[in-house]
Amino acid sequence: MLLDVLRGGRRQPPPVWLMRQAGRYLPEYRALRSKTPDFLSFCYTPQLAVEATLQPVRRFDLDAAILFSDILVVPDAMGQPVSFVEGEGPRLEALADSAAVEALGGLRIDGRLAAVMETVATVRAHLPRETALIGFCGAPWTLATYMVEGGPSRDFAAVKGWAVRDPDGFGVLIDRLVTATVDLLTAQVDAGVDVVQIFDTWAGVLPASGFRRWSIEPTKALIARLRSRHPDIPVIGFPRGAGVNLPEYVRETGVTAVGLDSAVSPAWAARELLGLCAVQGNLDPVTLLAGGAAMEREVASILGALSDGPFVFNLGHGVLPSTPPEHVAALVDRVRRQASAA
Ligand code: 1CP
Repeated sequence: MLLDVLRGGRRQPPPVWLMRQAGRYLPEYRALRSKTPDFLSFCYTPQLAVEATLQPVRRFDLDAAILFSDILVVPDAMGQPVSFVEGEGPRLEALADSAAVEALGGLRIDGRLAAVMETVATVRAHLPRETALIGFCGAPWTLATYMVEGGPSRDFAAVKGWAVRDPDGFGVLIDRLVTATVDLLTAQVDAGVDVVQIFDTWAGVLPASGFRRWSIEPTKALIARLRSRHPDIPVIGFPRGAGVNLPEYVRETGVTAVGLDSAVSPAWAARELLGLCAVQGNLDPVTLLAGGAAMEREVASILGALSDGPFVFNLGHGVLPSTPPEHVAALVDRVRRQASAA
């Protein structure tokens, strides 16, 4: 059903899945994860990653599964090792200059990434045909933020500073990341994913000119090169924080669908975007955390504005770890009741 909507179909109720639908808010995930302290080792173990992928689909009967992996497997595979520090997030040795970029390798689908592709194939074999399997990557810009900052950042001064001072040198890193993400997504499609999502989580920290150069252009190149190998693969773009630049992002990149963060007005998106592509979003994850009548009202308002579609229900960003799983069940139930309401 997700695929029908991405092809331009309209469905009431709309298909529903949630960014970060697997993970710490689920007790069955915490139990599985507690056996493997190292997060990337968990991602690189097919038996564990398959189970983590399937857990939320089983519990909530969602319309799609998203591969359990992380955007940071890309730098890890290019020779910039990534570790996860409990409670602090990812850590990398920051790329300091063009010499460090030159030292990076390309992405080879062997070893640990071969394990990720085994996860894809196994999950696909376990899912009912009507449940879509979503592959993903981080957009080149978002990957570059982690690689240049060395982890999460408050002001993105190092990566934005490099892009402004030395756009040609920084562009070499972005070009390498376009190639690496094309190779990763191509391998995921070869292994069995039905659709891919490009997470540009930090697109919104760029000034308008930088957004065009470092978010739109690399994403456009990535999609064109992926489609030269897989012409029909649906692509969901998620340029978080893009705001008024969303129509330009959609027109230029050629995405099949665009994911909205929670700051985007659903009525504005219906006017400005539904004529261009399918739209996905955008309940605030904190509203899901709160649950109850406030959540019901917000869901009704999003469905009221967008459910004529093509529309996919989702959050505006990932499920927060403290979210009660019952709230997710109530959310899916409310979205599914849209059929009778319509
Ligand atoms: O210990 C744990 O369990 C680690 C928590 C965790 C999980 C569950 C991390 C660390 N990554 C993931 C899985 C993950 N990451 C998935 C698959 C699961 C699913 O969606 O159901 C996906 C799609 C991602 C994508 C991802 N990783 C993004 C883009 C989406 C987003 O949230 O904006 C980003 C920015 C990351 C980096 C990352 N990985 C993990 C953390 C805590 C972070 C964020 C670091 C930061 O604060 O900047």
